[in-house]
Amino acid sequence: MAVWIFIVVGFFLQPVFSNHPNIILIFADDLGYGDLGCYGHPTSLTPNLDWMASRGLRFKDFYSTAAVCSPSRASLLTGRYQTRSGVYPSVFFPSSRGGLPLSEVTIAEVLQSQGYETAIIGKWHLGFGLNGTFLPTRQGFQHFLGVPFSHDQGPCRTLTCFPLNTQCYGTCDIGEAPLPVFLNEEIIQQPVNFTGLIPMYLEFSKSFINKAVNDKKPYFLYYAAHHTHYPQFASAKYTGSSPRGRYGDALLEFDGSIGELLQTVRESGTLDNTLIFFTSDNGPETMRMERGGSSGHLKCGKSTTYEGGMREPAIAYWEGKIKPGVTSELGSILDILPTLAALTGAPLPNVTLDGYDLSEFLLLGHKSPRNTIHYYPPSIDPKTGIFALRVGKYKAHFYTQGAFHSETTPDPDCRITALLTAHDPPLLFDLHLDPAENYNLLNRGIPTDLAPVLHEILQTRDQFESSMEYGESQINLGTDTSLRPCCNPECTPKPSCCQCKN
Ligand code: CSN
Ligand code: MG
Repeated sequence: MAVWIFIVVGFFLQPVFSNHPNIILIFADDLGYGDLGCYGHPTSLTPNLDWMASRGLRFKDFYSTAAVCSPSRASLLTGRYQTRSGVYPSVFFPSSRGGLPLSEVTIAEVLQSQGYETAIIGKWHLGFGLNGTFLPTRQGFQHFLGVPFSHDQGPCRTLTCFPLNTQCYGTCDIGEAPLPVFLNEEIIQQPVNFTGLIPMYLEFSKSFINKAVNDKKPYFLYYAAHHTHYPQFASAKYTGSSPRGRYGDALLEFDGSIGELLQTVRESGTLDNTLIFFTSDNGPETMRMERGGSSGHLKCGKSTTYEGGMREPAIAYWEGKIKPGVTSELGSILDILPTLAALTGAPLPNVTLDGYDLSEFLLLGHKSPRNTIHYYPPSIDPKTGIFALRVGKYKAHFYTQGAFHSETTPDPDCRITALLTAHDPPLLFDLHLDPAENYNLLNRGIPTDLAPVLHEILQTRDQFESSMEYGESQINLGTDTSLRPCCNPECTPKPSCCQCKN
């Protein structure tokens, strides 16, 4: 009897969620809306992500803030538009002078203040700078294993991307230094060994998780996977295993690495105290044809402000806490920081934030507080501002532009030849009736029932633009080739001599 009272009282005293859950944030690279099995791809094999989707909440309307890498990573980690932090236009290069300003407060810093152990594995792409000024170790990450920028930002012609000496496909950036791999602030490989990279990432991730659990410390693991970025690569375990060829093999290894992370969490006995969130930085590089990703049903891909450039697959999984299902509620990478702050009781950074706290939506089934999505192009110009705006189910395009990254699709709007075009009145689409953005509702004037919709959209845009404060562009600070990471700083001729045996 006494025992039963104990159990019943104990049950009611349990908090709705643990105050310091472990957090694994998985950010895929150039992975499109249509690339996963659970998002309808006909030949992708993604058993672990599909499993996570079946046990978690799968988003149909989750967005990035940018259609390229660096700005979306800046938004994810700060909860702020890239305009504020100055991570625009385009992306960082190996010799960029700038980086994500150190004054920005990242998720890692927010969580470290709550006693979290923090690590980033994979791709950073928020700057390197003089003596590694902008490395993740300067932005709240206690551990870093990975690459400082994209893995095509160095020559790959002579590198092996798949076992049995299968050369990387394509040329990558031939004038740059060989791609370095960092452990914290030290180069441990240059050039990278692609076929051994993911096994190394996994070994590191597993020991990071196990050590934190053993030390009874909550942890934040940011797994910034870059497998699906061009050129694709994979280890022996996954090569030749997917019916989708080389892209499929890289995707399968990415999915397999998520499976291994899940297994590590499971074996450590902390599955019900671990939130795992997965999404992607931007749409697919369709210019790579069958070696690029797919935006599925959506229009165009990377570097465009059509849905295919910025709507992303996303899954929130927390065993026993987040009710499994599929949702059409809106979410953005901007919302991750405020949501994690709410879940861990961390104070919000004392700056303008653009994200919403989704914790009551995720845990209690409330509606998402988000009703708008702002679409910035890669080359942001304060004179034009956002290219498109979604309010509820309606999306208006004020400007459209095709892109090199979205080449080779049959739709001419996606291509580089589709020049920057202003639309006044905007193009207007109902994304519920027409998610592929085929039928402009204002094609023949403004129907009276849509006049109030248009009015609200224009008002929301004006309000947004007039309140936006642009940070100084960190990418326009330019480049200095002496800043390129080099494992052998005294060597000549640079940058090709930057090679070290490992
Ligand atoms: S990205 O891809 O870093 O994933 O966005 O690897 O826009 O000039 C984008 N770019 C190299 C890249 C260059 C990349 C660019
Ligand atoms: Mg990317």
